[in-house]
Amino acid sequence: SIAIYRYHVQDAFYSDHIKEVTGEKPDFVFLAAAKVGGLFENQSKPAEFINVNLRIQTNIIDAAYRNGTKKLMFLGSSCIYPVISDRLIKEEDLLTGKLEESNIAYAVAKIAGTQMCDAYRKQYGFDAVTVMPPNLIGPNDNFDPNAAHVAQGLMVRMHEAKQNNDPKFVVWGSGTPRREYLHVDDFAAVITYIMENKTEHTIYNIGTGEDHSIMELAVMAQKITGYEGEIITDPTKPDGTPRKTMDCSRLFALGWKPSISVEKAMEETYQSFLAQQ
Ligand code: GFB
Repeated sequence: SIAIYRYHVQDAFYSDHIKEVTGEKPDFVFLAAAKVGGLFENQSKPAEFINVNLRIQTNIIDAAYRNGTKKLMFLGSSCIYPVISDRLIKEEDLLTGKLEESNIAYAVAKIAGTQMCDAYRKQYGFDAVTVMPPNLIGPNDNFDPNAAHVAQGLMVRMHEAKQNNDPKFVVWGSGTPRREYLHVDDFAAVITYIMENKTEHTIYNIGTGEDHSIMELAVMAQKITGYEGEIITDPTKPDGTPRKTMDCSRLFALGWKPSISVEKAMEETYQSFLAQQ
């Protein structure tokens, strides 16, 4: 059986055994449960990010091993690599440099998860792999402007600016940082592929290897929302890491390539937001 664990946080807190909580003994576990959020949410709730994520992953990785799961996939994130903005980030760059301050609590928790997977493989031979997604985008995301990631945050706020006929729209920060995006459907397809196939590495960057500036995303959002005012920036707000685009050669060597463009992903995200209004 294949189980995608999007545990409610409380279940993950106290679930000593997967079987007790779900009555299942899954062969394959996609550990997607986590407390996640954009830069501003990370800055305002570091204690929750480190506490909740450490508890979820520690419980689930150990319980999956003890319940005979054949293979577990742990989701890391491109934002847990050291700050490297002058080249594409490789998997071997993990733990080799200074972390981005704006989400260090989350990054340390997620790095612990990657290391727990490696340790269980070394000591127990447990087939636990880590994937490192970039910023994901697609329908049914978190559209709370204070907690959302940038693509979703820009769209919600620009939609409101259009509704209110605001003459100006403020992009937080300088607008210059660059972000790599992957559509959630592309992501779901490739993690299933990795889960189903014998893979030689224990960590894979799962991205596109391409990026866009925050300002380019804002211009895409303007086209999609039909907002007609002026776009300005607010450099008093934090930029976060300048760039965190990944080298996905390992992934591409498996013969997989993303198929959904950022523009299409942004359009779908906006339609999903409108459907929730
Ligand atoms: O997606 P985001 O919040 O987080 O992007 P990260 C932050 C960048 O977008 C900063 C600018 O440069 C912000 O100043 N920005 C502009 C905005 N307007 C907005 C807006 O309306 N909302 C938001 N949120 N940002 C995240 C990590 O980093 O990457 C997470 O914090 C996670 O833990 C995720 O790993 C993948 O991309 O900087």
